[in-house]
Amino acid sequence: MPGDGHPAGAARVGWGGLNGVTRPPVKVPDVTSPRRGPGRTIDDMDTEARPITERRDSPVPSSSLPPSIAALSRRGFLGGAALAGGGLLAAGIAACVPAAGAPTWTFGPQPSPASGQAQPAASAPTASLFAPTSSHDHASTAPSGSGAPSGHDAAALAVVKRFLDGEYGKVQGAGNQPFEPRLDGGVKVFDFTVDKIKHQIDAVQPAVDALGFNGTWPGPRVEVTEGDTVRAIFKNNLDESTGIHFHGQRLPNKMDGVPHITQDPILPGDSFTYEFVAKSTGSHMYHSHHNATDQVGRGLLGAFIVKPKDAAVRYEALYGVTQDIVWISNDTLGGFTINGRGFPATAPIVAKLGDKIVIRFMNEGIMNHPWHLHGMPMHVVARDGWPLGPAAFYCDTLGVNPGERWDVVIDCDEPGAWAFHCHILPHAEGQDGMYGMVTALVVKDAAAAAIETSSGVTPLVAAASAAGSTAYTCRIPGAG
Ligand SMILES: [Cu+2]
Repeated sequence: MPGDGHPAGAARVGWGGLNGVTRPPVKVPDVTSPRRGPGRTIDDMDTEARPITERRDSPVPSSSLPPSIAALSRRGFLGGAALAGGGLLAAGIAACVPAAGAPTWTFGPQPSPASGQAQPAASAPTASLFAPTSSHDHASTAPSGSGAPSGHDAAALAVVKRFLDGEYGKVQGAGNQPFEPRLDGGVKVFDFTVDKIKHQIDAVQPAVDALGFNGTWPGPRVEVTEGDTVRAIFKNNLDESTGIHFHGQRLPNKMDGVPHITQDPILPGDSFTYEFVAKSTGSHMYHSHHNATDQVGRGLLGAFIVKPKDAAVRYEALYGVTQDIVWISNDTLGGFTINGRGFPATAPIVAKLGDKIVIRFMNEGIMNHPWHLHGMPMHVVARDGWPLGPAAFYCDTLGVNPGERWDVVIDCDEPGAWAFHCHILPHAEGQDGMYGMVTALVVKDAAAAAIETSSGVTPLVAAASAAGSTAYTCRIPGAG
């Protein structure tokens, strides 16, 4: 695409020749299955992976399935579901569960350079410190016939320990921070810069060459009130042109931010001012609308929230919400991310028992992401900023398509550390354990608070331990 604003040879994310320009390899996750070799059968895989007594009958005769589907539907799906779906934190930490055999397929990026090794940063507290009720020696309760510990177990445990240790708090440059406007008469003015940035997906991987608003990905969280006049000034510090769209807002056409349709591109060094009255309440976004696959994929995105003028219909009043959480997903540069971070650097949500919280899912990626919460249902109350009213519903898995925003209210009524992840499994877990779109909802009761205070462990470890789970105390059977 000529005139896309990229100088020749500029380092940036590639899109596989989409626009005919040679670029470095794109960091799109690899969803091939290199270890799922041709000609293997379910029986082969079962025999090598599990003792006969643990096999299950296939619901579909393997002979009727193509080898690749058969492999996934049997060993792959069952194994993956056990690990990424049912066997995450609250169920005892996936890494603690002796694998029935190493998964015989692999998906996705390999984010952990220390696969199969202990992470150097992990400094494990002693098991007795927060093991209030029971032994956490899984070796004594493990299913029989599990065999030798797998490389997956060790890698999965190592990455979970990074999460439990609070890696989310050790990575600099968090995005999505509140943005206080300056006032010009009655106008709320937001001064943005559009910049090249170095961005950390987690604490281990090298920083990626990303883009950011005001230096972060996501950009700052903009929150205004219905009826406010908003003036957003964007200074383009890139060496390519751009344009910014306020996604979901009812706007004057010339403020719609689509270069070559409603405005000229914002050239390098130039600024553009968007001014409008915030009319559309609820959860919205702002993002690049120019060379957008590339620019949004590299981080030019942020949350734009319009609170209803009538305080009686805000979430605090309607549902007693005490935490308002923005959750922007992306799936290009750096793999699968939540607010610009991949597991184990994703931030857990920490709530007190009885809290009501709202999560605003926003999908700025190019794929659907079905968000699945363990332990508690999600009350889905709004789509794209529009209250669902009597059509509000409950679910535990909510598909969020690109461009969509869904608001859910969660009644945090189950103590513990509950896995919260995208349920497209290759977006969440692979051969080296969990990665990408995984975090946890931590619900602290009084016992968890006491453990956290007395031992100094993270809320994750305290809540899991208080709930009788094995966070941080689990062992890999046979590994000593
Ligand atoms: Cu996903």
